[in-house]
Amino acid sequence: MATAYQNLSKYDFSSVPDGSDLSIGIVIAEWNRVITEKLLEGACNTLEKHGVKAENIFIKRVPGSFELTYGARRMAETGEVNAVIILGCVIKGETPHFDYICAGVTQGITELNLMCDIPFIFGLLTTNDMQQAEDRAGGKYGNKGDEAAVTALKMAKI
Ligand code: DLZ
Repeated sequence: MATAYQNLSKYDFSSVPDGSDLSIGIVIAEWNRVITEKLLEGACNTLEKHGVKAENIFIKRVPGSFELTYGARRMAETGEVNAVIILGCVIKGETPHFDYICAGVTQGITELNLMCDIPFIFGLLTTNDMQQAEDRAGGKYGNKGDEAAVTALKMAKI
């Protein structure tokens, strides 16, 4: 998670591999859409900045973060992508749903990474409130979507 010392959009451009030969899948949750669409924008911009062609970015929307791992698995099964970026935003509420959803998605992404031959990238914001999410979706701590895109490019070329 970003802090005052770590901006999600700041990185060494030269350390990121060229993506012109890559296809990248992005699975995005519709829940907290005002945030997740900003993550998507950041991820797409960063991928294209590093050479990924717009026609080689495949986007799939799912209702909420809990559905992200299923969407990511289906995306991987197409065999058309070299990495899958998973974007969502879970905001703490009055009930323990936050803990269950975060645990489910985190475990699911870990299992996908162990089971499949391509990398799945954790682009999930897990915040206490909407302000913390805004700060990390193009706000004062940068954009988690940028960070996820950089990670996808690095992992796809490992
Ligand atoms: C139900 C729910 C709640 C309360 N909060 C969030 C959230 O903050 N972020 C998110 O992405 N999804 C949330 N959801 C929806 C669940 O992820 C899931 O879509 C539903 O429980 C249906 O399975």
